[in-house]
Amino acid sequence: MKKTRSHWSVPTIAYEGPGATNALAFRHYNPDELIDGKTMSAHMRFSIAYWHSFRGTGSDPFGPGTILRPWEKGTDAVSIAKVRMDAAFEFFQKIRAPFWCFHDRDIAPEGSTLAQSNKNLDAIVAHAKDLQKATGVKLLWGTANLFSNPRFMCGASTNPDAHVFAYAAAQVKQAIDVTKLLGGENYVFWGGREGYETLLNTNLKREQDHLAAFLHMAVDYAKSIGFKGQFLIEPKPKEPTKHQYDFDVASGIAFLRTYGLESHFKFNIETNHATLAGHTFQHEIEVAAAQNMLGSIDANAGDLLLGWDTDQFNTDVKELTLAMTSILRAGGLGSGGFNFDAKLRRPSIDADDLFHAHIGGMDAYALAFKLARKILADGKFESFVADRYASFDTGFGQDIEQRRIGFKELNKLVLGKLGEPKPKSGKQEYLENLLNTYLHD
Ligand code: XLS
Ligand code: NI
Ligand code: NI
Repeated sequence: MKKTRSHWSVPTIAYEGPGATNALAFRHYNPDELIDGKTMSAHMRFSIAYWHSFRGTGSDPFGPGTILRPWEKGTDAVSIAKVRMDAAFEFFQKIRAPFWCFHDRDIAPEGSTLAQSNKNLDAIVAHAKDLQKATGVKLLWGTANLFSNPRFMCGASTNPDAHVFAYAAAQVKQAIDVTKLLGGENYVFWGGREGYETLLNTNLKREQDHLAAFLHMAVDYAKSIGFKGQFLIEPKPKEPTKHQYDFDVASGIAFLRTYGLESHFKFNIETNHATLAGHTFQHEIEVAAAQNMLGSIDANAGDLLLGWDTDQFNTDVKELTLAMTSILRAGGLGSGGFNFDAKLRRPSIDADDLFHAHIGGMDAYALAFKLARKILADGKFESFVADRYASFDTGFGQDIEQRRIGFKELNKLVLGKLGEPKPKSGKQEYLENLLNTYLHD
């Protein structure tokens, strides 16, 4: 492969430690540092989201793009897509991210027919394969964009028109094919328009049945071609639709179990989607982990004063430390990773803003990872919680957990020797202060 010219004047980001004064350096993310025999790069599995970082222009419903990249010029869309991808892989390397993620339509232009779109995608995927080989950057997950094109305005697999369902199936078939070709470790389903605007025109039961049929077809197809990547559902309650069927992790679990899909899917949890659903990020992680269905993370943050998916870079060390504690306690993300599904603010138009954004996100996650490891190693919260439930470890408590006892026996116990339970403090303020000793001392 010929050496392409550099697209970024910013050099490769180095780790300079917590005392660094250089703003374009890592303070906490040291990709080569060995922790428990594994590099931090391998622990964190950071990934760059192609759609935001290389297709996002800063446009919003009130105005056009503000972020102009020098490679976005020319007339041939496929040639531009190749140069853009060169710039992207150079960025992945400079920011020290071992993974990337994409939607089919992010990387290659859509043609006037599906055959033309497939052809464009194949051409760009061949280029991506070369770049992956040359740089060592790997694919965390692939996905299909089933929400931008007007044909999907009433949904993809939940569209009332079977023709649109068929089109979406054909598109996902190709997206799984190319994800496999690029060695993708996961494949994501985010049902952006799999929901409704009004129940006046919607048969909710049929739409849910169709979504399940679609996912079963995807499972069957992946098996038929030997794609071994993990399938992930990415819940989101709303936006762009008023109501999305995979509202949150809990409703996603219920959906998967209802339709016999639970053994084939895990969850890709996005911070801002959790808060839109009225949950904390940590809550969604805990609900997935409780069912052994924690798959991957879309790392971003919302704005608590705004009710939409603002996709900001997350620098909230407290929120991330809580999340990391739950993730590590659950045994980590397996084939998943932390994908920066986050975008620059509209006025952040300089090239180095993309570096500052990712440095901030990576450093906050890396610091949270280190703090969470310390919290778990000290075990103070763990032993507090274990003590809190200790009455279920022996005697009638254990009989309850093991379902060896019923209402009659418990009634007899309470009327007899047990009597009135003694109140015990939940000690929330003590625990909040304890958490702060890790964050600030
Ligand atoms: C949108 C979603 C989307 C998915 C991939 O809110 O986060 O970007 O991650 O389709
Ligand atoms: Ni996402
Ligand atoms: Ni999102």
